Amino acid sequence: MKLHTDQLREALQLYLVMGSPNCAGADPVEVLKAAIDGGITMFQYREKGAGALTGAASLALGAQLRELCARHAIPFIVNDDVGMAEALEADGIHVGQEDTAAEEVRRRFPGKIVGISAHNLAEAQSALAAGADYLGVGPMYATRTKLDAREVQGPEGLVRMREGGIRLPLVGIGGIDAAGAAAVLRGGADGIAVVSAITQARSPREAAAELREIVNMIK
Ligand code: 3NM
Repeated sequence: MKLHTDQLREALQLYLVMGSPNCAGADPVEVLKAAIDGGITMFQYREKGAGALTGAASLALGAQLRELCARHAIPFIVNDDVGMAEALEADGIHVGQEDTAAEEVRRRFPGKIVGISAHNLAEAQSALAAGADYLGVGPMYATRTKLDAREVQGPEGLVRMREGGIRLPLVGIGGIDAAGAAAVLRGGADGIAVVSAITQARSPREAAAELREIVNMIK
């Protein structure tokens, strides 16, 4: 499923990013089910960090999550792993500045959604030139999920990109919870991407529903 820009802006509204290390022992399939019930609009399988599954086990979990997303018409994106995106027939792939060269990913997946992480206007411009469909901009706030995250730039980072002429769909990421979500959306993001605000919540369903309500209020 390759979305038009407006559809992509809508899909980015509440973007859950997750792998098994983010679920504190809970079953990622159950966490994703709850998050879908709560109203997430897009999902990224990011199997990274301490204790991450590899090889066949990672692929098997990805297949389950992919299937769940397909059943609920939630776009399914794979983080970084081009082979996995192909194997799972993902709707898209998200790459960082250090991951597989964006141009190569774009060439390889003409029909898929390509997301690229961008931390400043210069990176946003080069991601745009590489053919990104959307940009992930972060970290908005301090995060404990990504140990090698860059310096916190706050929602002002989004404002600078918009003022710099970036019209592409943008999603803010990094430390976003119910308290910080509105500022990110008002800063110019089409949506919020979260890991722990949903996966570490007592009720991932309620956490997703609360975030969705904030998005709906502003969008
Ligand atoms: N990328 P949480 S921050 C995956 O700044 C990721 O590019 C970031 O996790 C970036 O919502 C981040 O738990 C982690 O803070 C986001």
